[in-house]
Amino acid sequence: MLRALFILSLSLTLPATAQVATSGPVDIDRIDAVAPEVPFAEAFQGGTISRRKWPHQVGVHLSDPLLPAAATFTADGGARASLRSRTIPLNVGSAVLHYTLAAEPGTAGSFQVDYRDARGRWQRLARRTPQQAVSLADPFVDQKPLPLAALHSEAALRFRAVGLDGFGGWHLLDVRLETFAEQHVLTADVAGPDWGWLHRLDPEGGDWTETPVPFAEAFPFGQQVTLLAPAEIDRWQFNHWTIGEQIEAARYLDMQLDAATAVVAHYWPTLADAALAEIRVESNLAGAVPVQVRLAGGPPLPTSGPGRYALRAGERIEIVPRRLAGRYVFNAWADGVEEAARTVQVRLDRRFRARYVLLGDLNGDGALTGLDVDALILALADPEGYHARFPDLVADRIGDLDGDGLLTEADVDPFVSLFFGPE
Ligand SMILES: [Ca+2]
Ligand SMILES: [Ca+2]
Repeated sequence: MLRALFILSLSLTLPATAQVATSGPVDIDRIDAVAPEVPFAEAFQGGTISRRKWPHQVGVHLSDPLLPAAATFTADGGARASLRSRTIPLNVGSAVLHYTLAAEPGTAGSFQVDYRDARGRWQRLARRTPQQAVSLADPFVDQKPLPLAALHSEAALRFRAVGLDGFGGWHLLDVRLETFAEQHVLTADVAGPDWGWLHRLDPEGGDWTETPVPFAEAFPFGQQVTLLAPAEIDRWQFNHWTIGEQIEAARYLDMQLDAATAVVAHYWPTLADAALAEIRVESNLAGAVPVQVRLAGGPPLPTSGPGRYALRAGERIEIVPRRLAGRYVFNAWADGVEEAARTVQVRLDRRFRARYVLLGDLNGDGALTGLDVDALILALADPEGYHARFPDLVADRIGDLDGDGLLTEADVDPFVSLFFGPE
């Protein structure tokens, strides 16, 4: 997983007890920086904590050799002490602030962590009491995800001690901001051959690697991805790409991923296999075939005779029966497929036979009689019993007289009318 992780840390050796006031430069380290171009990394990179990086301070001692913390908030400046960062470009998917806090005995008031929203207003992220911050020997370690409102190009953080009364003070120890790049998933596949692969350009080394499809992978926002579809896979020839709804004819695909993306390389059979296949659709009814054939997602296909279609192998087609043909209703396909509309990929000559049944003929004997009333009662009261008795009949179609797709009690009145005529 390409999880871009940047950790900026401000660290200081913590003394064993508060009495031992050791100190030294406060190092700011960047750990595991995958992409150094992230602006936040530059904003805090290197050196000791400084007035340049934390330019706004009131009542705060930074890196004071006499104090055992990166920043100590005292009552020097009055009841409030605050420390504000410089502007941080935080154009990332998410960010988590980690900080460690301690309060000296006798500290009053509270400690607040604020972020600046995109309109420049300060918003509170966290508020801590001296009881929560415990002591320097046992400091309080907290982590807070930044809300989306905090993630913008002029982000800033502020730490504040509020309500100081001259005793005690707050110590801010470690501060680090962990950021995660936004990610998008790319899925890639081939259509035509049963299996396949794609060439991918390694953005680091500039080498091509063969990647089996289908594959799905998360990429950071803006990642450049280059794919090359092989000219041939087995006896299939490259024809075009689809990128979502778009069509691309070139075998090279160079994309900058700024959204979830699905790409498919479409292949046609090579000429030797490209002979026309004959697809025939029929029904058990005399006359015109009440079935439409069209290219998958496309227009109806021209026939080459009643119910006959000449198609290239590899083509994907949809076969859609009309629900009603005169007094007859579509029941199921003769090969046992119950779904009315079916999508198939043409490989060889094939024949599809739609079975129609007289509307209301729930026992399937070809006539409307009193036996159909018994079958109707069975179908309504015990659908599983009906299915066991008439496994080839779909009651929800044959008995669906109001056309809502289901056999329900609402179909009983129209059923009665079918037998005896409207009242
Ligand atoms: Ca019947
Ligand atoms: Ca119905």
